[in-house]
Amino acid sequence: MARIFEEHTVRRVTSLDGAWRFCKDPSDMGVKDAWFDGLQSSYTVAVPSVWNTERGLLTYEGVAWYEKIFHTAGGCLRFCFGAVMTAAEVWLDGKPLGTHYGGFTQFDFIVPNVAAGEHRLSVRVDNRFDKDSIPQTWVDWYHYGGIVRGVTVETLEGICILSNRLEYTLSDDLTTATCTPVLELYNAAEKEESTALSFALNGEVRTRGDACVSGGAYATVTLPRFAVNDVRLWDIGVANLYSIRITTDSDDLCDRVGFRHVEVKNGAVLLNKKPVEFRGVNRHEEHPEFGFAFPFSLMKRDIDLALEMGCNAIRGSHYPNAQEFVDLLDEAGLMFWSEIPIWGCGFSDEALANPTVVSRGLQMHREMVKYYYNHPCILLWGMHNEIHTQTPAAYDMSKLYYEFLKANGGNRLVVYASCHPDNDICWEFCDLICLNQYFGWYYGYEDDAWEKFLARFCRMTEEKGIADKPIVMSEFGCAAIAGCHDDENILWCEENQAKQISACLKLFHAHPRVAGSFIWQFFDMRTCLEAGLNRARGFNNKGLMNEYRKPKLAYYAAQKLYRAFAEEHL
Ligand code: ADA
Repeated sequence: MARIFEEHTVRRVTSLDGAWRFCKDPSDMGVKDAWFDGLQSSYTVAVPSVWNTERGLLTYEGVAWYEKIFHTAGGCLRFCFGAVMTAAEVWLDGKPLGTHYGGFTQFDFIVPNVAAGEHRLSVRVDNRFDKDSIPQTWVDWYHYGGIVRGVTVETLEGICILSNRLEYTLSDDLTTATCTPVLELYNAAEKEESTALSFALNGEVRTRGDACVSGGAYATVTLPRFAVNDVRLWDIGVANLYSIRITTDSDDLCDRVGFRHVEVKNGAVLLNKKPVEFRGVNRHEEHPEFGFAFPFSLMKRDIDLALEMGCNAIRGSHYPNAQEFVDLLDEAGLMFWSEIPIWGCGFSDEALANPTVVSRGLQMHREMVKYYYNHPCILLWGMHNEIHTQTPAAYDMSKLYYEFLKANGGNRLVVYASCHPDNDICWEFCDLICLNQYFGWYYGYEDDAWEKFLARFCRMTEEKGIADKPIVMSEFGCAAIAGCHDDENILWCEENQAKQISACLKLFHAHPRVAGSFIWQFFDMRTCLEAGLNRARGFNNKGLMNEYRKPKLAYYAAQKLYRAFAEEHL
């Protein structure tokens, strides 16, 4: 399942989810021994899933092969993968289709002239990290591997629509949207073809065009501009969405969009010209029973839990989340921060300057923007998290990504999360200053540590001339083991966590420069084996709830405050 609505009513789409054959390849001999010609010894696993939930594979990091036998009526087929963790190489009937790098975005391969009958799709999956990988070896989440989101095969006929983005600007009074659809087309026929194109919003055709594309070629087409009057804006808790249907002579693509405007003005974040305060949480799309192959039913529950808590925003820490989750956010009217997995202290200075890493990161941004562009809930693009932003290599990387996202990312704010408040040199490449700080946990206990820190930091922003950028507390928190109760200040107990989160939320809410907070974190989650002693149970335990979504005291403490802030805002 990729979207929560039907994407095609004309194009034939068949799910390949379900039972696949699987074989691990610890010596990485599969390519040499031509495993793409058929797996000799294998057993059945579910797709999507992570292999770590298989008996005996919890800690397996390496290469594994997947194979699916399927039937088709033949023609030009497009194989679409929701996400493969982390590098994928794909063959059809033993012939290579291509590769993809990066575990959290979709990709596809088009194969013309596939004969009717039975075929074999083989996928080599590699979840190892190395000096060229994103993330790098040390990361504060679990190294899951596998085909973690759904797989489909589509039958393409004539000129087809592969993707679309609806670029728009809103009039100053926000009542009129001037819209320009941009379509990526592919001609599945052997010879050049022409087609009429139409673009409908809420069932009404708003613009038309035509295209002529050579056989087997791709084309990008921009349709004539049109205006939507009396726009019903998407807003927090107001899920005004417009359905999109694009047609060619032989194909269609359905999508959704919402119109809203976000900007920074006079030190505040304005959504639809009204100030917003982020009442957010950081959420890993992870569950110990499913890893990153996160079930739809639980996505729905996570959103309900966020709404019940009084949240208006979620940060998808630290990678693009599943499309269906982002669809649900659109429908819930929750703001979303979407980022790529360039994560933190695992990123050495060498990695930041490594051209392979830098270009892989740019490609991840490209894919995130391409596949998530139309979601109104995404107000923030996140470039990276806690890298060494005091270094020239991080400066160059930030400049590259910031310029790309500003030029191509639509009406959104571009941010990164910094843990180097005193000597960060990249502030010019963000629209909001996002700070990850852990007073009360890593940095020890001092009653007024947060107050002092904010006062010092705000002074520094004035000296540097960046005081017009709102500050967002993008991470703060402390760990508690669910069920561990004791006096207030005892480490790992629920009372301590609740007390500290409450104090932070009150302080940030009252602070004139702080535009909101994202608590670290919504749920406990399994973390990598190297994390060691600071990660009791092998989990990052800073969740407001445990990994099974059972609230700790801090959930109720945050709920009380977030709900009160929401009331105040009204
Ligand atoms: C960092 C990081 C998070 C998590 C957190 C923690 O801020 O961005 O992913 O590791 O620290 O719990 O220490």
